[in-house]
Amino acid sequence: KQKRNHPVVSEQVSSALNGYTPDAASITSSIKYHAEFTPLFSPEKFELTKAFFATAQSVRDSLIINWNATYDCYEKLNVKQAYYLSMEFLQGRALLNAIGNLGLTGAYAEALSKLGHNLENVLGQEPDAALGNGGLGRLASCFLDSLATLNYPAWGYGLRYRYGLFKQRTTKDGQEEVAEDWLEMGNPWEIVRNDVSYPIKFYGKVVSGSDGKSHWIGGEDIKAVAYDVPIPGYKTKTTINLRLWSTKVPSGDFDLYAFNAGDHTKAAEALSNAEKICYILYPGDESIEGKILRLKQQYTLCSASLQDIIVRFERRSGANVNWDEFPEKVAVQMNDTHPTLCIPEMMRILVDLKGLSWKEAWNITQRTVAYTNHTVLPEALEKWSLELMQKLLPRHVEIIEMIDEELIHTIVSEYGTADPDLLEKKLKEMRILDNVDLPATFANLIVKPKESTVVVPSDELETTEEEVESVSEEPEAENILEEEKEVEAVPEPPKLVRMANLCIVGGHAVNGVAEIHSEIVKDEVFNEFYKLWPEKFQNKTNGVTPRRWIRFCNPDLSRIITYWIGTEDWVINTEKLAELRKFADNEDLQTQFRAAKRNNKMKVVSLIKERTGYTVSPDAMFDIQVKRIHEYKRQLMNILGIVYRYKQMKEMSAAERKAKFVPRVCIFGGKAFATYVQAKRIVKFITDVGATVNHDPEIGDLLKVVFVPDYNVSVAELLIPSSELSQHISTAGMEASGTSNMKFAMNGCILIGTLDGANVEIREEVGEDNFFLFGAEAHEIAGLRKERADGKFVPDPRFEEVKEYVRSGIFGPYNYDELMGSLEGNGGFGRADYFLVGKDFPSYIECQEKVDEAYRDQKGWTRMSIMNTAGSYKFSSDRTIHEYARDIWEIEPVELP
Ligand code: NBG
Repeated sequence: KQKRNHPVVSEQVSSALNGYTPDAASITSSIKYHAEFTPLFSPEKFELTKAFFATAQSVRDSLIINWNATYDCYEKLNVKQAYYLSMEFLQGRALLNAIGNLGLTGAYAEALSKLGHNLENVLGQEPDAALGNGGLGRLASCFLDSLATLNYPAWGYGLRYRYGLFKQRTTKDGQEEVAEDWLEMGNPWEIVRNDVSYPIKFYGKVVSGSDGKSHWIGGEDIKAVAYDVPIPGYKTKTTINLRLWSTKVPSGDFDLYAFNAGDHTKAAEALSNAEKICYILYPGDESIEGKILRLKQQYTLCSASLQDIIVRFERRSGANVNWDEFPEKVAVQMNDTHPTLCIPEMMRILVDLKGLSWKEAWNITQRTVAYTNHTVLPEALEKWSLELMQKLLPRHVEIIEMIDEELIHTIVSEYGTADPDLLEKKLKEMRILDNVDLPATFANLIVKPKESTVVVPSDELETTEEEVESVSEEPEAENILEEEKEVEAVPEPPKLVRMANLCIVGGHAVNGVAEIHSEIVKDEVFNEFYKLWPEKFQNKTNGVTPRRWIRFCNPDLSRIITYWIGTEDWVINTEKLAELRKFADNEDLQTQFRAAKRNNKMKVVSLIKERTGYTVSPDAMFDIQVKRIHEYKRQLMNILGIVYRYKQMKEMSAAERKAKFVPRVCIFGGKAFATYVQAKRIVKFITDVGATVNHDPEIGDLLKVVFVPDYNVSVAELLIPSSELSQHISTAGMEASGTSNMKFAMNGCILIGTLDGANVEIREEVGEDNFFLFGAEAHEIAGLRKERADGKFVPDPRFEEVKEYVRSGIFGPYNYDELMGSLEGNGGFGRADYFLVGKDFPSYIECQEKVDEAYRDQKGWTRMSIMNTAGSYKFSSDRTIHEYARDIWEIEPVELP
């Protein structure tokens, strides 16, 4: 038998503790140690999966050392910390990022090769941490990276979903969803903190005690247990924490009697009730049960995180807790409205449990919390049924009613009672409770006959319920309004809690995520609030981390940048990227840029082959649109443009085709929310077009259409560096920011897009000549929709022609009437082309012709490409985080000793 050597793990750990960087030898011994003692796999073989887990464990050792040092430092200095609360963190893989940040990539590669493995293969073993859905979740993860890198004292709080959103497969019927079992093999990065758990309550009732206070009693109890994930900064010791809550049944709640009596199901009921809260992200909410589950998730996140924050504040305060200092130690950022319950929860804890007066507690709460808005789609702004909330969170509803009443006071004293119409309008727009009578004290203020209620506030919002269902930005948006549909007779409008209104009232800052979006927030969506409290409103243009999105995902480009700039500093000081501008025409740089691109394209050629079976040519232009599938993002316009191109090709001779068109591989990726029927039709359509075009021998490499299934962070890390053209073509005014646009630009990809979200600022930075612009502008949209509604819009013949072609059955037997009909005014399915695909189609395809022309001139194209990388520096999340830190959180960086 072979004798096993037991390596000493502490070699790596002790050198790290002593401030030395571990070398390949100590890393090798650490990996061997973990391979031996981490009880995951058979000790006999050191196969790839095991290599990944052992490597991750060894990296984790280094992270934990830094993480403890970071925590100790904040504890001792008692510095102000920011807490980022988010339902989503789209972390992706962690290994490459961690060793890259620690500066140990080379050492790990060497260590693994000594052990008979290749780093790249080991990296490929890691499943993506699937705790998000789209841009909102990925933004949260980029923010954590920047916070750690810039040494800001901050933490993330989220939920630890057992399964993420879902895994997407594409079949001949389109998208299929299966549970995403990302934790199947365990998660080497998390540290379960059985010592950190908090009780969470649902249901029950509120009673007033003899002490004059409100007591929330009875109901259902669960506990939230912390799972900590260390987040390392780049080239710094600072390692912050992402604390994810998992829900469990409180100890002692297992029904032993029932179990022994043979009723195993009953005995396990409490267990399953608790655990199901963290099964998946955005559980379907068409049923009442689904709505309850989502609200339970939101409350769990808020309650557990706040209890944790408050415990920390009290501990750090020592013997004399001064609550007034709380906002000087704590900043809470609510990522969209999902964590809104922070506001009433904080009030509950401070008033009911800590004995503060309402006034004191309100002042503290307002100074502590702030809200980021991520969408202007009215139907995506969360509104919860008051009745449901009352059942689940009775004390919180009392608190919300109090806040609503105070708001009414403020509105009445601001606008007076002289003009009842004005007052009514203000109240209708601003109150937190919608369709709820005024409290008794105000009942006689507006003496007017009661009119039937308008549920949706401004002109853009004039959507029918059907539209509300399918245009929702967020899965949960479909929720409460559904209820109205079921009732036949003229229904009482449902009483609702408007979460965004509560956020604006309860927080000290409200921000949008790109300049144009923040203007729309002020001028349209929350205009009444803006008029009342202009000082609360801000813009914080999104950003993405240049570590993951250039340095690690595109090593070839990174080397080139470092060479030409002369330093690797740009990874932190992204403004240095601008220096590339002066070399934009340099032939050597151009050659290197193209070579790097080609290398990245080769990787995608393999990915496409592996995932779809299609063979694509690396010599064709890679044209990519990857994002959640949504009508407002207009993947439909892209694919119709492709169909138009295909149709033209088919009508030409081979020679004409070649002369007119540049060969393209058109790549799509993204998930459609499981109940969003129209989005799923779009997926089906894209795959059908691919199946026809890709097998057409006449067309060959001139056009390929590929839908890459299960788009996620890791796929993005391959696709984005390979991309030459990328599409950001939303209906103007509807995309809050977009963040993949920033990643594409950083990687030297040229954008085709509308003046929407961050596109506007990207175009400003990279230069008009280096951006393909088309389409109607945000301020024209309302007018254009009206024109359509009035039947005055005359569609372009090319648009009519392309729809006709689709309907002719060329892409198979599927009935496309509903999809095409949605682009028409009165097809029975018609929503009168709410997203204005027909309006923008002509300018879109004409712009695409310009793209072909530009691509033929490879020098010119490469110049544009360099100008995009050079001009993208503003879009580093480091810049965004500095702005949040300065303007909203008021936190300072802390260098660890
Ligand atoms: C999304 C927007 C994007 C934006 C991200 C991050 C939601 C609710 N909103 O445009 O659609 O880039 O948020 O801010 O997911």
